[in-house]
This record gives sequence, C-alpha cells and structure tokens, in this order.
Amino acid sequence: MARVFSGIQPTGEVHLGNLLGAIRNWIVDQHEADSVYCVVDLHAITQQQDPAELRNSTLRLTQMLMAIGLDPDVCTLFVQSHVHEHTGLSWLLECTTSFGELRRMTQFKDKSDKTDFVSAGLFTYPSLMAADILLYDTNRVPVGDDQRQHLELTRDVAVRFNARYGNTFVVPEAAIPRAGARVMDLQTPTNKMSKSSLSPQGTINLLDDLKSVEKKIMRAMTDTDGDVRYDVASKPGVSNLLSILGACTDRTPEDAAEGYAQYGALKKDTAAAVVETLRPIQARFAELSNDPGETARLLAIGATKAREVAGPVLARAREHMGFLTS
Ligand code: ATP
Ligand code: LTN
Repeated sequence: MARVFSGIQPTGEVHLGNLLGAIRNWIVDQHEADSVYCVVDLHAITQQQDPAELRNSTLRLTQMLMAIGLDPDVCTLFVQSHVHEHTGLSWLLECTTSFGELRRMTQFKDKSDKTDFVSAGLFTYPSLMAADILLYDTNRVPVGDDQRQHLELTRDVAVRFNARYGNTFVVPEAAIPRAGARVMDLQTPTNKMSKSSLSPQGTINLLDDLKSVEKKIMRAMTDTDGDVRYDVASKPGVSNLLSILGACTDRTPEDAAEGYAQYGALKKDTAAAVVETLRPIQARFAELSNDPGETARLLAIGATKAREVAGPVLARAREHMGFLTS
C-alpha cells in the first residue's frame, strides 16, 4: 500500500487555502493509502512563537484537522516534536543539503524579507521538512503548489543520500491538486492566501463567522472587463473565484466557469459553496474543542504509531552513514 505523508504548521488560523490546497485531499487519501499527517510544531518555531500560543495552536490545529475529517483510527495523526527521530534525521540531511540549494528556496526569501530576526532554523527549514517525509518511506506528499520547490529539494537530497551511502530512502512524489492548489488573497489576488497575510478581508479562516465569509467573497477584487473565464495571468481575481468554486464543487476551474455571464452570480454561488463547505466543519470543531484531554490522548497514540515507522528508518540512515551503533 502506498504511503502518504504531509504536514501543517500550528501558526495562525487554518484558512481556505490550507483546506482546498492540502487538507481536503488528506481526508480522501486516508482511506486509500497508509497515511501519516503531522502537526509540524518544530517548523513553527523557525519564526518566533509565544509559548502559550504555540501550545494552544498545536491543540486547536489537531482538533481542526479532525473536524475537517481526519480520523485518528484510520490515519496516523501526531505532533512532530513528540517523535525525536525528526530532529535526529534532520541533522544528517542538513549535512547532505548544500548552502546553495537552501539559498535558492523562495519561501526562505519571502519569509526572511518580512522579519528582522532571521533564524538559522528558517534557513535549514527544508532539511527538517525532508526528514519529515523521508522518515516514513513516503511515496506521495499532498501539498499546495507553494511547496513544490521544497518537494523537489527533498527528492534531490534523497537521491544524493542514496548515491553516497547506498539505497536508504524512498524518493517521494509531490501530489498537487488541479483546483485549489493555489488559493489567492481575495483582495490582492496576485498573492497567495496566507496565515501571515496583512489583510483580514483577503483571507477566509475556517472559523470565520459565515456571514462575514459571504461578505468577503461578495467584495472580492475582480476586474472591469466583465467576462467570466479562467485566465490566471490576465484575470487573477475571477480565476481565483473559479478555482475556489471548482474545488468546493469537485470541478475544474474551467468547468466551473460554464454558464456565468456576470461576476455577481459567480460570487453568489462561490460564497454559497464555501459556506456549505465550512458549516459542518465549524459544528464538529465546536464539539471537539470541548475535550482537550481526548485530543491529547489521541496524539499520544499517533506518536507511538509514527515512531514504529520512523525509528527503523532513522537507524537505517545512521548505519549507512557510518555511525557506530550504541
Ligand atoms: P504561512 O502563511 O505561514 O506560510 P501557510 O498558510 O502557507 O502558512 P502551512 O502550514 O505552511 O500554511 O501549509 C499547510 C498546507 O497548506 C501546505 O500543503 C500548503 O501548500 C497549503 N497551502 C498554504 N497556503 C495555500 C494557498 N493559499 N493555496 C493552496 N494551498 C495552500
Ligand atoms: N513546509 C510545509 C509544512 C511541512 C510539510 C512537511 C508539508 C513541514 N513538513 C512535510 C509536507 C510534508 C509548509 O510550509 N506548508
């Protein structure tokens, strides 16, 4: 059975881009593959975090993933820092990744431009991400389009390690959806919708009040030519709405454009589709967030399951690299 692995950072609120670009596909994959999903708290500290907030976000994000539909009885759901093999392998991979490769990462350039204190961890972030993936003999990694470059680097590092030290890692493939792979900010549709966006009007968080979700979509930036068609380069706002509508109704953005003669109707239908997607998630989240003890119990089981796979893979990598067994 194929192994699927993916991760999400416990920073800020989960937004529509995270849902349509990544998490939605995790829900499907858990029934079709041996799926492992990780709340990557070690990645979250590459930028300064408040300790109480990190604790709270880690718990809330886990509850949100379960509210969306991840079932800890079906998949493996755990917190990265609970499984020490991640930091153990990360160092071996930092020493198999070149400075030049890390310097070319566009996420590093974007994030380091926006902060005064650029940690060494922000720079080596992709090596930790490669460790996350390679520790589970992963075949497929479902992520949004923004992670494509990190996935390419992971593949290069796996191939290099295998060539230097003998066959050790499975070389993974990225799985990026057709619709929803890059959900853009509703007000600045040339930027991706992001947890760190400065415009609350441009971002739809999954726990936003449903009335305000509708308003944000009705006020989304479009253009003046009035034609409803999917054309990302010249019509970024309209294309973003089509991509969202398509993802919420299981169609391609091109198919979602059929039959619309004006923006008002498109916005109305997109708003309705998003509201109907969010309503059940919000209801389940309200139930799950009442029982943090149960969430912690499920995470402990998830960490034990994850270690059973990660432990032998790290031991294999250490042995191939020439470390004495202890
Ligand atoms: P930040 O804004 O802090 O970079 P983020 O919103 O990108 O965070 P992550 O935890 O880094 O969130 O990403 C979780 C998953 O969501 C990843 O697979 C990522 O590719 C996907 N994702 C994030 N933003 C979008 C987006 N706007 N459209 C589609 N997928 C997205
Ligand atoms: N870098 C990713 C989060 C992430 C991840 C992973 C995704 C960390 N480790 C492993 C897939 C597989 C991000 O910023 N979205």
